[in-house]
Amino acid sequence: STSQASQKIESFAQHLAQSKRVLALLGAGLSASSGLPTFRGAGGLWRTHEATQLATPEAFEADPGLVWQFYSYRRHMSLGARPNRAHYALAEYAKRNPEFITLSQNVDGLSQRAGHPSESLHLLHGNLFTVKCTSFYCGYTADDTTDPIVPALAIPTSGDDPTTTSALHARDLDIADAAIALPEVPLQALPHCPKCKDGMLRPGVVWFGERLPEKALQSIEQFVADPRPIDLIMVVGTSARVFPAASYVDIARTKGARVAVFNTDANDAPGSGITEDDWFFCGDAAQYLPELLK
Ligand code: BJW
Repeated sequence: STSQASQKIESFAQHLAQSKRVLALLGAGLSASSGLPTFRGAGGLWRTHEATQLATPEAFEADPGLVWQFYSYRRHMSLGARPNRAHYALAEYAKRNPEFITLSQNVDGLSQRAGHPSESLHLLHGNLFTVKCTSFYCGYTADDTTDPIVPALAIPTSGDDPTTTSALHARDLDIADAAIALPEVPLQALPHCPKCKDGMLRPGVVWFGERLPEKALQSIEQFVADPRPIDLIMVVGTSARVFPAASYVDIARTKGARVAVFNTDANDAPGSGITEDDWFFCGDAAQYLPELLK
């Protein structure tokens, strides 16, 4: 009922007002209302491929042209998208509370573009807009927001490019349409390392089986190791199925944190499930967060 809903909002607001040490775990659902597809569920298919099947070192090894086209499309979509009200609400809250840290699984750059302070934003799965040399001995890494990153990875469009019109529908792009053949991209036309002039570049994201960035892991460890309790963890738009990211919910719990989940799917409760003391705000994070973080 309406009064139950407002009671829930009220009890969360009260707890937030008393909270000092706060965590947020962010996932692809945060950017869903900016028009970016998620990984699992309806949005998780790119052409005939599961997004999670392409996000592996094995897929890149087997077909770097296919995987680069997937990431070129994701870079193009992300650059064309705008941060939504939830990105801004979290960024503003981060500026107000210096004891708030954000663990983002997102690689789309929207939190940064909403002005989220970089010192409290930890990118667990890297960033679409960094590149790394695949040559073991080279170590080259750089920021790169050019679109396309190389001419051969330009995003072909026949009709309206949704990123340049008001309606943003990822699957309207030809490159996302399995009925339209992907152009063959010769290996030598893929991005190569300007430093060693030998290795191929790869997106600076974390694929399955790869370690998360050491700096992010250390910051979280430090936050958790602090003897003071954690007051709250907000779990926003994530299916919480990917580790170690998902494990931070139960880690925060053991340090006393209450859990607030923001998800459109009532079944996507993180970790050990939802308790009486938790809040589950079932709906669009871009609707709820601006209201609750006011
Ligand atoms: C809305 C909404 C709206 C929609 N409002 N909500 C322990 C147990 C078992 C396995 C492992 C384990 N530890 C490690 C593993 C292996 C593996 C793993 O977790 N596998 C699981 C699948 C079981 N983990 C790893 O390999 C990690 N590395 C690692 O652990 O290294 C150490 C190690 C190495 C070797 C051996 C052992 C240990 C690395 C994980 C890297 C994940 N990478 C990806 C791709 C990044 C690059 C890219 O973007 O392409 O990260 S996979 C993909 O999933 C991406 C995401 O960040 C991540 C999480 O997805 P997310 O964000 O939750 O999205 P969805 O789509 O799943 O959910 C969206 C949610 O939003 C849904 O709930 C919707 O309902 C909701 N929603 N609209 C609010 N408007």
